[in-house]
Amino acid sequence: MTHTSSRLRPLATTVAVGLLATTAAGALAAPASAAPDQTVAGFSTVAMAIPDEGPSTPGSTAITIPAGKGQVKDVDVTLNSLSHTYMRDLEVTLTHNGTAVKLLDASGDSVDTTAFRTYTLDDEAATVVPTSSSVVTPDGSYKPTDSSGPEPVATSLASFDGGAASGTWELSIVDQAGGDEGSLAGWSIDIDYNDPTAPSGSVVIDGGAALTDSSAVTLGLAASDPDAFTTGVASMRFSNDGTSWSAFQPYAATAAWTLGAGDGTKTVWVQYADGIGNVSEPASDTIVLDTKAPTAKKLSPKKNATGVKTTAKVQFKASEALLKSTVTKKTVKLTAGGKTVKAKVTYKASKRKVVLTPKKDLARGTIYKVKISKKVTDLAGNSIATKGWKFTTR
Ligand SMILES: [Ca+2]
Ligand SMILES: [Ca+2]
Ligand SMILES: [Ca+2]
Ligand SMILES: [Ca+2]
Repeated sequence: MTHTSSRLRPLATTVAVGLLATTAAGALAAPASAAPDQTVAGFSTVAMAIPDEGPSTPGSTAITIPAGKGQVKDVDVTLNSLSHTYMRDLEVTLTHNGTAVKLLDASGDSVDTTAFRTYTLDDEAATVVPTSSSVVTPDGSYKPTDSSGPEPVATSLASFDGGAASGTWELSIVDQAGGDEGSLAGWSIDIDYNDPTAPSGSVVIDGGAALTDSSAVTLGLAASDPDAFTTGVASMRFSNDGTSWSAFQPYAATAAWTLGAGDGTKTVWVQYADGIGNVSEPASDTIVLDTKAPTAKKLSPKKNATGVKTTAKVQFKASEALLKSTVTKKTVKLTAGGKTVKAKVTYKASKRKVVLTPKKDLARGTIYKVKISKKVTDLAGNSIATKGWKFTTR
């Protein structure tokens, strides 16, 4: 069994709040389905030159959303500093994992201006992009708009909802008519995401040891967040009673922990949270905490006995089970006049009895000492408290 002297710092200082939803320390987390959406943003500052007709240079620019960003709930895209002398020439398309959505198609103004405009394409915007030959389409939020038909119609960024947020999002621009050109300075994407499933995991105390002699234990931790839209295992928290929890701390393979007070069977519970704040069912492990030293009882011959027979058995009973490997002729000795008497030492686990059998009868009228080393321990590793005793033969 491995122990560590390091202790957790005061729990309030180890909270990894940034990783989590609004879970108050010590309070039970909301059920998985209630984890609120989170938002991830990305941006591209690669300028796109738009020729008077044909695809832009480069033909597309990309934003990569890092792994572990779960499932798309909403996507908004902002075109930054778009300049074109006939905006309605443009077809702007967003593509991700094989799904393409038109953000603009023959939409916007046809005013001959080199002004820079910034538009956010958002399904929840109030209006589609207005088309006008006299008024420059003002900066603002619009529904993605296809005006190539008789009436402008919204296309839908919701086509991405339910898919993975992580990965490459590509914006492409095509100028669909000769004459007039422009540029785009860059674009950004805002993705609301969630994660439909809580993680699951396990805990092992002190490498699976049955017993420990110290309340300072090491927890071995393993968890996974296996659904297709994982946000990864982000954090964990512990409890000695399944009710009162430590603050969440970043997920790791091991953690130092202090068992609850008092000897006996101790249970430690763990919960894991994924990147969105979904919290696992509690997992637990148990270990027996034994901090009490064993003692030697039923000493035979009795302590300070006199007139002991030279054929007497020398033995004692341990107050609790001893670790058999610690009971040897090197750790339990019979001495007389400072010399060790040759003897066989046995430990009968079923009776917790240690027996010293001298090779020869004891000498008459001699003081004998039984010496018990601290290397004799109980099953948890606590050293025996009894140092030995003496007796005198007749
Ligand atoms: Ca053109
Ligand atoms: Ca939206
Ligand atoms: Ca999850
Ligand atoms: Ca003990």
